[in-house]
Amino acid sequence: ILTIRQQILEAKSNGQKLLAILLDPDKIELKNLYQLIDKINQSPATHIFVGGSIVRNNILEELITALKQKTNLPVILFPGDPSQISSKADGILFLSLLSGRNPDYLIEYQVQAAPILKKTNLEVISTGYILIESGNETAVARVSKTKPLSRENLDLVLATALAGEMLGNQLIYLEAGSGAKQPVPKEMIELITQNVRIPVIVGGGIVDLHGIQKAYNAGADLVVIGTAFENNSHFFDL
Ligand code: 1GP
Repeated sequence: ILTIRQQILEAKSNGQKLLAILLDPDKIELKNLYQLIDKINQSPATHIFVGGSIVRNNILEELITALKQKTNLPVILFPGDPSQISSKADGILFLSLLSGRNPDYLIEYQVQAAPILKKTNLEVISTGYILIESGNETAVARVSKTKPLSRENLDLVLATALAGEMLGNQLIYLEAGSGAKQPVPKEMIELITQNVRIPVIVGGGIVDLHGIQKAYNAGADLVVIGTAFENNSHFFDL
């Protein structure tokens, strides 16, 4: 049986593109949960990410339990901070916000999370998280108090991604931020995916199927859809 990471690597080497639906526990109503899960099961999603910049809502455990019961998709935590850990998920993106210079998001939260994770069976997937300017202030930028990297400075984004790979990151996540006005530019996805060997996740501000395809064509291995599916559970209907 393959780990989540091995599955992603295998998909990459077979040229199979992956799709994650991001569920923010703060924005989910439990009474609509089963309908939502039906929609996920009918969608082309290959992964479910769970998390948000700040989660006030205390439904994380309940949400993950329901997802594990009603879907076969891997459920992966995408946490904004160490309070968003649940041993009921399958894995966790162990993020370091490489684009920022706030030590809390570079290493402090990871130090806090590590002993908690050590007591779980979660698959820990080391992920270099790179926030890109999106034309608006996104929750990630606000909450992490970091400045996104310029859309124009391709060299800096590449250097950041390479540093992540050299530090041992197993994935790179190019993030425009949830609800981004502009998604990560195509040229940036091309440059990064051509120069790192590890799989590249792209998300933030992708609002239609064309946007998903565009990211895939540029080389993205996995695309994340949050807001668009949140606003319209028929998003993937043909
Ligand atoms: C956010 O990349 C994800 O972390 C998804 O963003 O909500 O804009 O789809 P959206």
